[in-house]
Amino acid sequence: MATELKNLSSYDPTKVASGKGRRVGIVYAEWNDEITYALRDGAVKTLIENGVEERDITFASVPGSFELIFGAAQMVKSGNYDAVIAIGCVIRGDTPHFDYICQGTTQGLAELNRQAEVPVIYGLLTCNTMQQALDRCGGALGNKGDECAITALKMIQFRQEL
Ligand code: DLZ
Repeated sequence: MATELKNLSSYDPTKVASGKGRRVGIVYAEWNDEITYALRDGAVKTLIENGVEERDITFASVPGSFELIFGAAQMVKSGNYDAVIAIGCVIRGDTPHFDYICQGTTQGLAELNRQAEVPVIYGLLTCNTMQQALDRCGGALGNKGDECAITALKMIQFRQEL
């Protein structure tokens, strides 16, 4: 996850296999859409920069981060994608709801990732403040969407090499 030391957009392009011919599904949450749209757009831009064709990228939105589990599971089940990226942003409020959504979503995506035939990439920001989220969707710390795109390509390659 993000630290003050790591820019989420930095990667070594020589270590990323071309995404040509790869199909990627992106499911993103509508909650905190200022953030999730920027994450989604960062992921798309980085996938295209690394050879994935625009027509091979499919988006679907779900209401909130908790629904990413179902959305990503449906994308996996369709068999149409080499990897699925799940994008959401949870921002701490006044009640423990934050903790339940973060834990539930994380566990759901982790379980799906363990069972799925294709990699499911964890693009959930869990932030204490809106500023922390802004810093991670194209601000001071880069864009976690870029990181998700590169991770997806690396995991597709990983699976192919096994
Ligand atoms: C209810 C809720 C709250 C309080 N906060 C967020 C949030 O910060 N980010 C997010 O993606 N979703 C939030 N949600 C909505 C839940 O993820 C979910 O959509 C609802 O609980 C309905 O299942």
